[in-house]
Order: sequence, then C-alpha cells, then structure tokens
Amino acid sequence: MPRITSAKVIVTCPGRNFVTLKIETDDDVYGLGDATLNGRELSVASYLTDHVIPCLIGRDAHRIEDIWQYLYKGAYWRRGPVTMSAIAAVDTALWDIKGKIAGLPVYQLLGGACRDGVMVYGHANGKTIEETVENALHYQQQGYKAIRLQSGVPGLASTYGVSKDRYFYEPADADLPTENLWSSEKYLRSVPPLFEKAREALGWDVHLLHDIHHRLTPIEAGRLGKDLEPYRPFWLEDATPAENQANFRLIRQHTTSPLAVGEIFNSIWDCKQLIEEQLIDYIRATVVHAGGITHLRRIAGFADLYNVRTGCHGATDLSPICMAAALHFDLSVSNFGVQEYMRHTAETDAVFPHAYSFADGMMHPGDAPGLGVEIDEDLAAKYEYKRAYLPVNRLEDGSMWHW
Ligand code: EZ4
Ligand code: CO
Repeated sequence: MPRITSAKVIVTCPGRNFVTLKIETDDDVYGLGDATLNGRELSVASYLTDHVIPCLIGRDAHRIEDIWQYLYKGAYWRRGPVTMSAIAAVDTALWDIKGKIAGLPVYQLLGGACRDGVMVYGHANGKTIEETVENALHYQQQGYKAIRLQSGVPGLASTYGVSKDRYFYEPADADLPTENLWSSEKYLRSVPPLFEKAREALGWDVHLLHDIHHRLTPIEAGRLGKDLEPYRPFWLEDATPAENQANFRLIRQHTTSPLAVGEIFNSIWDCKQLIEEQLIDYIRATVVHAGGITHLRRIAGFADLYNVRTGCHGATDLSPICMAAALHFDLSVSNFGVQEYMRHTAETDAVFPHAYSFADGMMHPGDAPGLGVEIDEDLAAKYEYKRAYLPVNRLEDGSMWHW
C-alpha cells in the first residue's frame, strides 16, 4: 500500500494567488490538490498545515473514501468553505496518486469517458453591448459552442464580469476590497438588449449564458428570466443568493429560462432542496470548493435523479489542478452539462504545466496518468503571496449589497 510520508502546502502568486497541497507517499508517487479560496487563501493553507496534514501521515493513500469521511466527520465542525476546500485538496491529491499508481488518467478510474470531449463556455465581455458582441464573435470564431455575455451597465462605473483586459478577468484586484456601486434597476434594463444584439450577430447555433452574480431579488430574477426567454439563454447563473433555497421557487414560477447556481456551495446540503424540488437546471459546485472529486460525484449522482445537469465553476481563481480535476469529472459523469473555462495567464500555466487541451470549443483532460498536472516548485517559489480581496457592492444610497 502507498503510505503517506509527508505533505506540504505551496502558496504562490503567478499573477494571482494559488494554494496547492502536495502529498507524498513511500511509493515515490505524489499527488496534487488545489486548495485556493479566493480572497481567503491563507485560512485554507493554515487549516491544512496546522490541522489536516498531521492526521494524514502514515495513512494508506488508496483509502480515498475513508480519508474523506475521516476528515469530514472527524472535524466535528462540518461543512463551510474553508473545511471543504481543505478536504477537497486532500481528496484531489489522493485521486492523482491513485491514477499515477494505476498508470491511468483519473477519468478512467471514475468509470471512463461518457463523451469524447467536454463542452466549455468562454467569457465575452465589454464596456458596451457593441464591445461585448464583438468579443463574443471572436469566441465564436475560435470555435466556442457556448459563450457567456457580460456587459457594462449604462450609468454604473463598473460591474461584475467586465474586465480591464478582456481575456484575463480577475475580480480580486486590490489589497483592500474595492467598493463598487450597484443599481438593479439600471442593470435590469441593460440585459435584454444585450441578448437581442448578440442573437442578431451570433445566430442561434451557439449557447448564450449570463451570470447575475447573486444581485437580484427572486421576483426581479423572474422578470429578467421572462424578458430573456425570446433569446433562449442556455442559463441564468446565480440569479439571487441561495442560502434560502426556497427563494428559487419564486423565480421558477415566473420563467422557463434555465437556472444555474452553486459556485459558492461547498456541500450537497447546500443544494438538496434546489435539486429535489427541481428548482434549478444546472448545479455549479466545483471540485475545490465542494469537497473534491469524491463529494462532487455524490452531488452529480443525486442531481441526475432530478434532471439537473452539472456546470462546474471554472474561473481563473480555480488553479489548473482544479481545472484538470473538473475535466476528468466532466468527461466521466453521465449528467454533465457544460464546463466554465477561463484561460489562465501564461505565468500561471508555466507554474502548473498540464496535459489538458482545448480544440473547437471542447476540452479534454489528456491521458497522462493521474490528473496530468505538475507544479514547478522553483518557479512557484519566485512568486510571493500577495493579499488580494474580491470587491464589495453598495447601492446608490450607500447600503451594502451582494457582490
Ligand atoms: O466571481 O470566481 O462564474 N464565475 C464567477 C467568478 C467568481 C470568482 C470569485 O472568486 O462568478 O468570476
Ligand atoms: Co459565477
């Protein structure tokens, strides 16, 4: 049996912060897991170093489910993004180890490929509708079959999803939180014309997505969903905050626009009611924030019973290790829907050389044993951690709002 001999946390900042867990075994095989929690990175690093790693030494690395249960039940304090990201990192690294020992890519251990490739969506954005549509055309020319549209809102200086450098969007942009101004009224007026212009320019053979980023009330989201129905959106994401899962009933009563939610979920319990009552169409929980491949498979299996498909979060704060793990998962899960894909910068890719690839709007994890991702530790060491926060939102009267 491959016994865990050591483990360490690597924090690096090749343009943005990443936290990586490396687990080593006496078989000379090691595994990597992503543990990045944007804006709260060091809390997961400490959770792993101070509390998890001492419990791992000497364990059989093959016992993935048992170690998952040990860390989940054994913590006593269940769930939460910090705990579940730490468990995810261990779980991901153990799947990497198992694959390397078996000489198989992880998706083969998960039951093998259910499809030839993984449909991904790219992010088109711009300050104006015209700029966004022009950017979306660029994605369509690159072969993307699904494109997310985010545009600046007239009357608001900035908004979620519109980057300074169109291709490499990073919201965690300052060493103290940036304050943004938000108006749901202005925003609600701006989205239908964006979709109208996008359909005119891009046609109907491409999936169009949109991220509301938790900013509407359920009834406002219902109205936007109804307004967008003529343009057949693939999904509306994070329409309203989802701590109260019953909120989605109200949205569902008013629109047939498909709904996606869950990039900030960390457990199957966060989506139980949403799935059971068929209040959503896509579940966005992802490997690093929702307990690893092991827990995400449980969520997907449950979702499959209720016609809910997967749509894993894949922004650039999820490291290439998480991206690879997501692609192995996506390839193997029967009720896969779509995978978000935001390209990492060249600096990040150099720290994390990887086997996954993109062609014609589809991705594949590659056939290297394990996850197929490495970390260049010497290069990683050159990029020191840099504190960075996600922004906050205030309404025009100064009160705090959801970001
Ligand atoms: O704001 O990952 O769909 N993608 C998103 C992301 C999130 C960031 C937060 O860290 O909503 O851009
Ligand atoms: Co989102």
